[in-house]
Amino acid sequence: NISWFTDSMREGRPVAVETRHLIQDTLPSEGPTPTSVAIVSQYACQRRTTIENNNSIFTDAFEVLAESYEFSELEGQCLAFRRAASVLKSLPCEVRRQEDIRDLPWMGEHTKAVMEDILQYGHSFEVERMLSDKKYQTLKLFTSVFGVGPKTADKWYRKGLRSFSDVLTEPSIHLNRMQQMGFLYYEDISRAVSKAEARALGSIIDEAVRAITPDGILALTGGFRREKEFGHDVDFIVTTPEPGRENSLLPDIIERLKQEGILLYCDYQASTLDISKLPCPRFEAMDHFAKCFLILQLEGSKVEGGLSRSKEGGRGWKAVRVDLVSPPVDRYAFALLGWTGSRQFERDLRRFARLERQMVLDNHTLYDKTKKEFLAAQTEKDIFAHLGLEYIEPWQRNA
Ligand code: DCT
Ligand code: MG
Repeated sequence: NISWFTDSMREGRPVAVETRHLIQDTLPSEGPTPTSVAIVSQYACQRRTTIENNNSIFTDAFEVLAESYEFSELEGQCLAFRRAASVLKSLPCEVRRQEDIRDLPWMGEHTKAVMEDILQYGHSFEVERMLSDKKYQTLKLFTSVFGVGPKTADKWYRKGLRSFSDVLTEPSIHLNRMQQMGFLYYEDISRAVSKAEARALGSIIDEAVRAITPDGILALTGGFRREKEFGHDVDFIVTTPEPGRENSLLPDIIERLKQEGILLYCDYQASTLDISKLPCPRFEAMDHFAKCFLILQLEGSKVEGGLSRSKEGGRGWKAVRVDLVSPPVDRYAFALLGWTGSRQFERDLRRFARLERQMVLDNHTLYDKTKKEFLAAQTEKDIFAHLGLEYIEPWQRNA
């Protein structure tokens, strides 16, 4: 879904870069325990967030409300819940009392009220109401289709459509090819991709790259690079040390996948990168690198332990979403950092760069506005160093 990249941030002014937070053990039976003092930054890029989430009871609830605000295009409220969720995900233990969050950043009144309900009753009434709201349910269903973003989903809802069969039988609706594929492979694509499936796809892409150019560079990125167990797609960066050669790389890979008979869908977008126009004055919807959004046919026999899908319908393969991005090699580190995510981590890296360092960071470059110069980087570590940030490993970026 291309709208993943829509990043419309409404930003508050920075409070202090760091906020003191006291995490106390609340179990009375354990007697006096040492009080650990942790410092929780308002920036996700100054927090280490693994996939282990001790506060999913709160963050799942926040995500429902964030999503509903996203559907209503209330960006400020949406971001408020996403920020609060991101802070709670980084905590080393479960929040058990309202006092535990007292000194945390981004805990607004609404957020606190939702948490209060959960602490007191085990669930939030507002979230329950939202989950049973017909409009929310319908928009959630429609946006689960590849190629359908919140705008299209809302348009369909306003036409009175409530189900897939309503959409598919409505004569005034013309699905684009992406949406047609989204419906055709819905069963497969809406089911999460496993790590084993991602690994199998990595081998397939790697083989294609090797056959095209022996010095090709392939890197897993996105959620699987952050060591997530499941994802909605598999993201890769592919490039070559030979400048300019990256432009024909994706078309060559696509051709090979087609010849192998495993290319079910391909939306290829050539590079629109113009170095002289960087840095982009504001963060744009999507970066300018060549990229393709694919659906590949993954054979169960190629996956260690088989496909994650329970019923295969007897066909022995699964349709899987794969994204390939192809930056020039001198942009590799920026592209890798930008595509590794998480979304919240990326947002805060850019916000930190701008507000704390007077720099502009995007998927192509890092620009120092004070020195009026671009800062080159070979690796992600170089970029963190330019920003004066401690290095955060990919598996600690699940903000
Ligand atoms: N990205 C970003 N800003 C966005 C959307 C995406 O910076 N608004 C980056 C971060 C993740 C990366 O692009 C790949 O996007 P997705 O595949 O949507 O995210 P993911 O973290 O890989 O999640 P999933 O496991 O669901 O694929
Ligand atoms: Mg992904």
